[in-house]
Amino acid sequence: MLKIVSTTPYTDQKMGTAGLRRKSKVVVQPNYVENFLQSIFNTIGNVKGQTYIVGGDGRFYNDVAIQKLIKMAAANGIGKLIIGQNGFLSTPASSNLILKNKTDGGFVLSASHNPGGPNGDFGIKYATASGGQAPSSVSDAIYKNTLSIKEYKIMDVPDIDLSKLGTQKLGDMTIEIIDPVKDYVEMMEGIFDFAAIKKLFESGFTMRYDAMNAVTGPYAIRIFEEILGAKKGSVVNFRPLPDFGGLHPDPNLVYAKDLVATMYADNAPDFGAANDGDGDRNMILGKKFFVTPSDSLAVLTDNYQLIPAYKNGIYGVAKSAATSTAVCRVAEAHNLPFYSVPTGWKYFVNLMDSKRITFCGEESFGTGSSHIREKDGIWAVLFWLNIIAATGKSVEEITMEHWKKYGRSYYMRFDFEGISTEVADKLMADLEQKLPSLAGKTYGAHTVKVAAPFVYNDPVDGSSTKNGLVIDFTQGEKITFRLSGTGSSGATLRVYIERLENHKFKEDPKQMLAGLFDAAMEIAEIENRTGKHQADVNT
Ligand code: VG1
Ligand code: CO
Repeated sequence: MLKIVSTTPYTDQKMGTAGLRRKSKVVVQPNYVENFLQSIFNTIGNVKGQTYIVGGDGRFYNDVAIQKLIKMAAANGIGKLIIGQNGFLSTPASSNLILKNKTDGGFVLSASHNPGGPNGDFGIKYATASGGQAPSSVSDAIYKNTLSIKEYKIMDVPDIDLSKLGTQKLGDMTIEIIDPVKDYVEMMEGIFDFAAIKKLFESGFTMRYDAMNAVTGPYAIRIFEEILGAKKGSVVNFRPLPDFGGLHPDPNLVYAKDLVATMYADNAPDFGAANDGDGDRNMILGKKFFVTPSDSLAVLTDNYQLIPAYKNGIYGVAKSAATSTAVCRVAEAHNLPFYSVPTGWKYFVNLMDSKRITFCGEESFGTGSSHIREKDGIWAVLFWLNIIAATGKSVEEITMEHWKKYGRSYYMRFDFEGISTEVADKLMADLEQKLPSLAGKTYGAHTVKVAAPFVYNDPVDGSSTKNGLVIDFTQGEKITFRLSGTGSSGATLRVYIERLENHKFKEDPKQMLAGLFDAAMEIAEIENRTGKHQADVNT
């Protein structure tokens, strides 16, 4: 039954910010998935007898890729796979299962917030025993292997039935099919005050949760409607679909537009939320009110004492460098250790493992804690519900009070998409050259204090990572430039802009940041080089 297939290397199987992500059209090529997976097994080395968690977000090609993965795992001598029923697992649920079962790692078949379908994207996230995605040292080694791989091993057997719960055998390998939701729900019940949130819904509190036709639907129905008693119909788009019903499962003001319309209508529910394709991102809305992810991290951190699992104290908090400084002021007020890391959740893992931090977040709608080693969309939603239940205040009241206490960091991210890689790389290289000369220069009302690349030295493993170029201004304003590492074609330039305001809280962010946006355009010569005079996506 064992087949050894000779194959040719692929030159494009480098993992980015979060795993491998490519156009579905590329991934469906013969041997593409096999090459990548065999390179992972080769890099791990001795996989004999090891155990892995396997699941995905249900997007196009999940069903095909998961069968390849199972047959290759068996052929490579892996001892056991624990697989979500029908191949479903959210990224946070998978991380939990890796830690809970102390497995050697796991695979989530997902391109996360990227669109799915034959014309969309497919991806593979590979996590180590830490529960978090492979660190760069590991993903670099895997990439090297993809460049020289000559053959892969696969079992020549019919497809495995993934619909039946329980245990079956494939050769010497055990396959256990589990309920993808159960363990995750138990973990959430152990963190939050479910009784208080239940009372909140009993009192008539209303919510709209948009699962974006992606993997969180079954989790959200179970938790919000069945257990916590949110009105039936509160969770919409709850059936995971291979093409996400044509939606772009990226929970932000641009792509979650139905939810935004609902939350800005006159009869809006009290609370609104959405998650992304694989369930690790979250967006939080109140009645006619949007909470930026940067503010959300700050608010959650400020309120940790309201949550049963955190009330006795948290270790510290971290953010990605591009995230606004809102949480820094909270860390200072609570005397909490604080870290700023490169973009990508894997950089938080060492800090969590070494008990330096409990909470962490990214501006890209990612928030989480050390309960797992991935960001966790439903966790963030439950955290907000728990705060609302404990304080009796609305999302807007909670956030306004927060700003009054700490000031408001007006913050936005501007994405310039579909730039050619050469143009984008040159733009960044030239900008980096020019950074030292910017100090002291004035752009409108803003004067540059210092400009430099962001460099992170990991306090645990000593590795050093350069990620993005940062311009700090004299009044605490900040512009960060970096290139996306999750795209599947061309380059995306991300420009992150923030400005602290201690008195005016109800201004339009875009207006507040207009001067800094113009400065960014001028400094990086964006229009000249890309032909774009505005960003494609503003969030
Ligand atoms: C983006 C975000 C980053 C996030 C990553 C993975 O990366 O900016 O903050 O960690 O996506 O998110 P990039 O390199 O495109 O900026 V997900 O939901 O894939 O796990
Ligand atoms: Co995601």
